[in-house]
Amino acid sequence: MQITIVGAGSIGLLLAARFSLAGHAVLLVTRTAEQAQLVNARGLAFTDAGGTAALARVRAASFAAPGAAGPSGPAAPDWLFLTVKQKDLHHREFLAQLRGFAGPSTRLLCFQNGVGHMEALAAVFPPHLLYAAVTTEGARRTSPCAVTHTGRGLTEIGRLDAAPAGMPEKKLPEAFAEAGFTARLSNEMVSVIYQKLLINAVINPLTAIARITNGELPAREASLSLMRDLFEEGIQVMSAEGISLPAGLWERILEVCNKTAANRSSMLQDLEAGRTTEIDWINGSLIQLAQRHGIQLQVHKTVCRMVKTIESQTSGGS
Ligand code: KPL
Repeated sequence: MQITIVGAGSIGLLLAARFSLAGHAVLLVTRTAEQAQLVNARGLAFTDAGGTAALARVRAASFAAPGAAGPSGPAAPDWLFLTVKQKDLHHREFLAQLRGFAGPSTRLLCFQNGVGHMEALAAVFPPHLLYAAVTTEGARRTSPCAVTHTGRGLTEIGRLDAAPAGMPEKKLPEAFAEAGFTARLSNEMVSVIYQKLLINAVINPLTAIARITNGELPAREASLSLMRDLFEEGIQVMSAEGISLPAGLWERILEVCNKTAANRSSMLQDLEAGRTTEIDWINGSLIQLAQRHGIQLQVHKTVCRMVKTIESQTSGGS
């Protein structure tokens, strides 16, 4: 398969390395020209959870120069994996540039945390080419051209309109398995997206505030009880919204912590790198939903304020 991956953070680099090592033609689209140059010159250094290292030869181009990979460049990809942050998708300029990396029948697989991204993309791409992916894989970008697979998870893939699976996406779980991931198709992506929203809203701010790994979070009594508070407030909003959630979601959150025990959540990685976090798109989205139903989310509001305070001390704003 020809795969273009737009976004070279932890998950983007992880997908680029593993799909390239599995023999797919991967183009990685980076934010900066410097990162593209590094990846082209040195390759992508990949380390799996057991510490085994491999070098993936990945072609890279910078987002700043889409003409290099756009319609006049190499053949259009079969799939475009979109791994940029949710906030990037709410800029018209970015969406217009993104079009330059897709051909008329390129399918987009969108890996964003939070909610609202699929709607933003549907304004620009035909809905039948849009797929959501929700992943609980843990990854750490250790340099602009190096990534470690820190924890195994599950990737769920599907369309939001629950249309019957077509041939292109039927082949995806197998391609993911060959690349070393566990993936499955789902026709309940709205619920899956909200489950992931809750997982991130419980794990990410607390790991970011306490600066601890996902595994340390439930191991401490005080943080475990805060996790439970965030979870219960979140469940209240989702049931007011009429989102159907499976039984055992609390246990699933504990399982994600366990399976990605060595991982530093994406929010903690953002804070440590001085980047703006996704708190507004994660806990902030829940707070907005709650307002529609007159529900107060005191614990979510408190963690938002705390993360934003830390962010204002460390962020360079990117
Ligand atoms: O999605 C994640 C994140 O860090 O954003 C989890 C699943 C919590 C893994 O760290």
